[in-house]
Amino acid sequence: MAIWDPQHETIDRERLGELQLARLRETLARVYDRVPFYRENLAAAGFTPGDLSSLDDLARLPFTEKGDFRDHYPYGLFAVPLEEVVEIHSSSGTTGKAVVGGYTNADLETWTELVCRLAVAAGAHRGDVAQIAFGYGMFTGGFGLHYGLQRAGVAVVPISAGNTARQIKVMQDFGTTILIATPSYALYMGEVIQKREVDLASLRLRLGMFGAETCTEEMRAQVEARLPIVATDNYGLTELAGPGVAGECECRAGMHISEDHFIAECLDPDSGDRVPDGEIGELVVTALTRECSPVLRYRTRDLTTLTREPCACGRTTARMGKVVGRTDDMFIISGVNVFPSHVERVLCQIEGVEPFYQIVLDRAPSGLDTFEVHVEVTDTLFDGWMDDLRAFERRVTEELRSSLLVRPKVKLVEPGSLERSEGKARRVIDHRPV
Ligand code: DLL
Repeated sequence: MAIWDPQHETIDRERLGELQLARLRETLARVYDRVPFYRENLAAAGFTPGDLSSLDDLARLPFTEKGDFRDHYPYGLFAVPLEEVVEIHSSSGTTGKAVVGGYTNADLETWTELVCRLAVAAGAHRGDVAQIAFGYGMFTGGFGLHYGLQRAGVAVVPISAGNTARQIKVMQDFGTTILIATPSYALYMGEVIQKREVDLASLRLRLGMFGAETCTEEMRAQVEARLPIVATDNYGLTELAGPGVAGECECRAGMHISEDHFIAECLDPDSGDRVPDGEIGELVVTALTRECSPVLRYRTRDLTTLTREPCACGRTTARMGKVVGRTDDMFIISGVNVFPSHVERVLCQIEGVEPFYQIVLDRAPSGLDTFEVHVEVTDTLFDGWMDDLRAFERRVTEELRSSLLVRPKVKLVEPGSLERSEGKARRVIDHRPV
């Protein structure tokens, strides 16, 4: 198993701590001098850069939240003048102002290296042809993977997202070996490939580098059942440069965090206390090497676990588990907390259910919230007897109820009728008044 940067990816953990501390010191001085928002926040927390004596002091630093990016839209958190900025990305978000991140030349170099590490860790190498079906544009996925894969010596096909028929033709004609997409788009491509009866032997695909949205192990199995690939997961966010924060190696036992560039903490989202390794908490990340958009203790809202156990691949970096949900995508029905990923896990295990679903939330006139799950079923089931469908609906309801501990209203829908995703899937439609 190849390692792109053994010096940093297999670093001794004590030495890593020293490196992180030195870089944190530089970052603190930098944001204190250059970004009024951080200076004021640090002052309010009674902390000056000189107070940092060990990594334990991190817990004394103030958090940064998504709202802070929005409040300082577009350039208010930049730590360099625009003259030094060479690229700008943003994530649209569904509400409010976009989150904006800038890159200096040095930031682009770092980003390229970090994504390259993940590409090599996933098994990419010279001779591969990578079809990048992430959107190019303001979204960080397209360009981030583009730079990193090129650095790894891979031939990049910058097809961008959408036009699925063309994606498949290019896959065949160009001999694509690596597919880069959101898992939900990869699933859709797999569905189209099956429907069109594309001969899998005409494809050279072997690896999927996915990411940008939650994908349960059960959904990964569904994608792998439709495409001749091994699928790996990659994590990142615009606030921290985009992809390149963490990704799976060939062992697929958690996503390696590039800890020489990011300090990851896993905290109880309510108390802010650190949770022990292996327990679910909110991922909070400090970026240590970003020139333009440094960020202190960013509350990602992503819920996951951390482990610092060594990995069989030889890397010594901490790994994060699959993101089980976001603190803001959990909903509460009859007092029970529900994550969309939990619904997905249950549905993907029921034979007869297609891996396409949507959760619809609404409020009844009585004031109670309603919870519907729309689920596609296989053609054969849908074309069968009404009585069979009703019985199946009851079964799906019961499986969900017994696992979620709350009863949804399940609506079986025709195969192919739910919206397909070419980017991040919209799993929850929330009609509840705010
Ligand atoms: O999604 C960056 C990215 C691009 C990562 C390509 C990986 C591959 P944003 O659009 O800012 O950036 O969205 C960030 O997406 O806070 C998570 O909630 C979610 N997310 C990203 N990667 C994963 C993943 C990019 N592997 C937000 N699993 C994050 C689960 C993910 N959720």
